[in-house]
Amino acid sequence: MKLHGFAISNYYNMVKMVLLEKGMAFEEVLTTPSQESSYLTKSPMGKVPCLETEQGYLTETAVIMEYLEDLGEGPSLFPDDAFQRARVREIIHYLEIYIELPARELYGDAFFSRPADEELKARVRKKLERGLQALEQITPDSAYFSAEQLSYADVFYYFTMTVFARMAKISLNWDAYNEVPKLRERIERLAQRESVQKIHADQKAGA
Ligand SMILES: N[C@@H](CCC(=O)N[C@@H](CS)C(=O)NCC(=O)O)C(=O)O
Repeated sequence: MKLHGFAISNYYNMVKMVLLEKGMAFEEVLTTPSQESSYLTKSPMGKVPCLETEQGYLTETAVIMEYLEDLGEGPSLFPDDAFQRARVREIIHYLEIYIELPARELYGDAFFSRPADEELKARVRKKLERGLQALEQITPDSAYFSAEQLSYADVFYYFTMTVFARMAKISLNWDAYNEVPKLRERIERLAQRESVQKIHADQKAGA
């Protein structure tokens, strides 16, 4: 399998973490998002990551994760219980729709010297506060979220929340690690995993 994308992409790193955690063989192909027709044949929205398999290309991180799970190699990152599995999927949806996507509206301001106005910043902060509140409501009863056994929710959480927190500090002067409940402890715990350390080492090596 070939994973297309680049080392600072949060979504790319989610899939990479799953492949590493499962001990699956894969090759990385350095690819940046593109609207070129040649890339759109692989990734119809022009985004990364995309996974090249013998049967064709797959896109959308949550879908790729489910595909890797269905291949059955390595440890499962889903609980056995149907309700808890649904909870993991619910957490992933909340993270993407209510946190990553609003936070992304300020990535230009935070990371790419494209200043945003105060009105946009206020709107994004409000959406994020709402998303974080909702996320917290669905997380405590999930045994498969930042608990002893790693789940897809943890993978999605780590790479959504670390980038969100960096953006929040720079663009919103918001110290998320000290203000968002449980954020620091969850991130510190996940950061100890070998897979995460390899991903950060690869980021540094490529920088
Ligand atoms: N929903 C997509 C989001 C992927 C995504 O937004 N990737 C970013 C890089 S981190 C990208 O390709 N951005 C370029 C674009 O949106 O055109 C997924 O789950 O994979």
